[in-house]
Amino acid sequence: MPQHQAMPKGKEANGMATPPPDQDLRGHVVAPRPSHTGHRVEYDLYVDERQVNYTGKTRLAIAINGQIPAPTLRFTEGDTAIIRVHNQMGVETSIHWHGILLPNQYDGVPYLNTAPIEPGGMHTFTFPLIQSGTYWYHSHTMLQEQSGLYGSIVIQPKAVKYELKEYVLLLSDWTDHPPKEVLRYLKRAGEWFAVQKGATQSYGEAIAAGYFKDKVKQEWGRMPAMDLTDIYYNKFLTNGREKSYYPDAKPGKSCACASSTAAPPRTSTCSTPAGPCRSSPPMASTSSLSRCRSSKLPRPKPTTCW
Ligand SMILES: [Cu+2]
Repeated sequence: MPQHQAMPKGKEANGMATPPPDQDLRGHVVAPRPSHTGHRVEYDLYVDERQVNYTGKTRLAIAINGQIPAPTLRFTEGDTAIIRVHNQMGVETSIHWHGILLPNQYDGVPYLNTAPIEPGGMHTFTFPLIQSGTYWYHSHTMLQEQSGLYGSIVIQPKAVKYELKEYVLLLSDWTDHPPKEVLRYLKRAGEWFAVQKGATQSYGEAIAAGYFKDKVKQEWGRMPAMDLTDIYYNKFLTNGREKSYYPDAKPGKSCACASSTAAPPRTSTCSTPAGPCRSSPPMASTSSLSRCRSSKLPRPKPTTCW
């Protein structure tokens, strides 16, 4: 009997109103094999299309178990993961377990090492967890990841027990443009996103700033003013919300923030009433662990983590 049932079809999953991410669905633990040290941790993930509204406009997105981001999957090093992915969409899908060391056939990249999950179909992934840390999982089919098909994976180390309260932060972005349209804009190398971001360049501006030579060089190399993948996003999200508050992170207490980035590299702003958010390793990687200490200050001071 699957533990996690999908929400009824047709019900709106408003991006702002999805269940709080800290109400994570804990996997169902079944009896381990006698020779095995860890547990068998099972999850049922139901992939479905949902309507979301992040900007005042209703758009179609992809959710797992009715939520964006998808549920955080929690394990302990040494466990065996048994994850059944049920595709309730009319198109094929896939799930790639990003950064997880596993047998090749469970990697989840369709047409490369795992078969795609057909519409209405189900695929069972079974793999041992031989590492610890914070990772993420996402669709590897078409542009489904941009539509919301991503979630966090947390693997607690077997030996070390964290005393700090841990928060899982999944950073992502949202555009109201259909992802296919975004790709079409990028391929055309148009300046529409640059116009939206106010990041276009002109010769006049370059000359006024003393960068005429650089501008000519850039044009000669057919290099646009922006990075090719730099898209105008309507929203930047943390755990599916524009702003996430953790009122139980009390002043004077330390906590651990395990963050994954389900988006192109960008700057994230961590505001604590606080102080510096120490990040190790830096947040440029897809996942990192930070230690944040909050203290009482007259005004909140934003801290930038890379
Ligand atoms: Cu990946």
